[in-house]
Amino acid sequence: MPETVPGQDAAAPAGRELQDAFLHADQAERRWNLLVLGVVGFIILFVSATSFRFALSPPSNVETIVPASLHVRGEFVEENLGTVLNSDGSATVRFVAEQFAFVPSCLMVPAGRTVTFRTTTPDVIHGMLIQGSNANTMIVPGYVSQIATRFDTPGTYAMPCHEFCGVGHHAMWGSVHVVRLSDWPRAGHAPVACAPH
Ligand SMILES: [Cu+2]
Repeated sequence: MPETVPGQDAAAPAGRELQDAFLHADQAERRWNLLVLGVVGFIILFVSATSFRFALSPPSNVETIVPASLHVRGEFVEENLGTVLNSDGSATVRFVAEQFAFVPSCLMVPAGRTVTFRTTTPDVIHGMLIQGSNANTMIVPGYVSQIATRFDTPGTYAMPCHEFCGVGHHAMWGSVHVVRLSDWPRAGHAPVACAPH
């Protein structure tokens, strides 16, 4: 028996027409549902795949610090600034962002190791990113920003401040000098930094 198309079969009772209309609306709705689910699924897959590929990790380190006494006591006093090699083979870099420089301005890190950057600021909001890596964070007064990354290729990478921080913002550039572990300076346990390039 041929399928009844709503509106064409004048003899069909009104209830049947209504039922067909609902049936067809359902099908259209189902198609839209599938389309929307497909689009949402594609977006989730795309974001997950690119996040995994580029190891994107939103900075989520919520650690407070008193900006007024930064230079006087605690982790970010001058003699602690620079890079230390940890016993597990990783490296920790401590530096301060201030108007209008990073201190130290040239950071030395080992190639092929996990490098954790810890930074804060005594004045206004700054930002940092390291060219060719996934390191990118804001530096907010009162908080310690922490990000971990890894550099496999030795070389010098630019590290600009990317948050407008005042009239000297354009001059606020640091650099990251990646060296092989065999070229690492013998400095005992003292943090190391390089001369600005
Ligand atoms: Cu800045």
